[in-house]
Amino acid sequence: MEQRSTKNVQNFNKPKIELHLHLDGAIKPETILYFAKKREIKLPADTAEGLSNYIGYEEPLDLTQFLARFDYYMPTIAGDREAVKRIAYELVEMKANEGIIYFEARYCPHYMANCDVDPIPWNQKPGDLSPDEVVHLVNMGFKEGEKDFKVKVRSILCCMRHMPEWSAEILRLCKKYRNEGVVGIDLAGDELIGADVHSGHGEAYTEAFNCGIHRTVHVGEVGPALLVKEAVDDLKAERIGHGYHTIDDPTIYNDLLKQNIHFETCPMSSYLTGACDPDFTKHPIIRFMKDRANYSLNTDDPLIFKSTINTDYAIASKYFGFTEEEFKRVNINAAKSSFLPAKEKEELLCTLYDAYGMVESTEF
Ligand code: PRH
Ligand code: ZN
Repeated sequence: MEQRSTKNVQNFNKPKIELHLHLDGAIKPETILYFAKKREIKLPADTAEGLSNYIGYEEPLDLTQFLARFDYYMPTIAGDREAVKRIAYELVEMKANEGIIYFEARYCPHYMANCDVDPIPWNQKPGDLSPDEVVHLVNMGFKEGEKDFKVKVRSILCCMRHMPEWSAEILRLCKKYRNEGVVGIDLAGDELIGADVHSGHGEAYTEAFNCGIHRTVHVGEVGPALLVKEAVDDLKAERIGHGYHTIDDPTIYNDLLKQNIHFETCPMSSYLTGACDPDFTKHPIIRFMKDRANYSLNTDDPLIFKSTINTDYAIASKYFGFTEEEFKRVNINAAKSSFLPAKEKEELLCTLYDAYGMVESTEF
């Protein structure tokens, strides 16, 4: 596949921001091997490279097949306190090495727990790690990582589309830990599961809106524009995870452009989940760029896509015709659309303006 040859191209060696990144999709293969050994879980590979090639892939699957990849390795992490904290800590190190200065990482606490969760995920035996403690452990890992690697980190808790029963608890955890790094709520998972993909999550989102918890929704990734409109109108989403299919409906698209809704785009992810035409020269991001839409570039699940942020930047450079100015603009938009409080957002923007040699905050 020709696209892979762009993997190591360096395009934009300046501070970057990432808003759409799954903690459980961004684990080091070495760490999975370590915990598999510790917990006596058999994996089909015993080297980091072998495991990376087992979990990751290079030709498009569909969203459902992609999501099944988490089954390959999550049993090694879920239910283990040391593992949960360590993957958070190591993600900060990984992102520091990619030149990311601020990121928001998301995950579903229930997927890493083995008690107070029904059903217990990944066929684990019942244990004593609850979703509540998972959030505490992740917060600790991020906090230590922030200190050691000088990266600012916040987290977003994911409701899962097929598990509306979990959403009230996820909202409760967003509120409980809002002063310890949790800044928003998300809805992730398989958009293809049914016609009414938002059902059962509305209450949690309404409550999030009412108490000032920020909101993003994975939608329009493979599903139609109408669902994106519903996420904004009904769930009060401020940001959209992916949202590529919004452009299929010009009325909805123009309306969202006017509302300055932020699209968290993920180029390599969109190729490998079959979300978009595999021909990158026809990618919706090109339209976003031409329309000067509010969007960012993100990795989504770098473990499974065998990628780094540079992979996505290289695609943008090679196939979307990104200029240095557009790379700066998407990062500034990411900072502006981050879920940080106003003062911290201002500080982050100042850091970017400084690093980009810009004096005027109104330059874009
Ligand atoms: N689209 C939808 N769901 C996704 C994506 C993709 O962007 N990447 C990860 N996920 C889901 C996985 O089931 C993961 O376990 C969960 O989000 C929480 O991180
Ligand atoms: Zn995602």
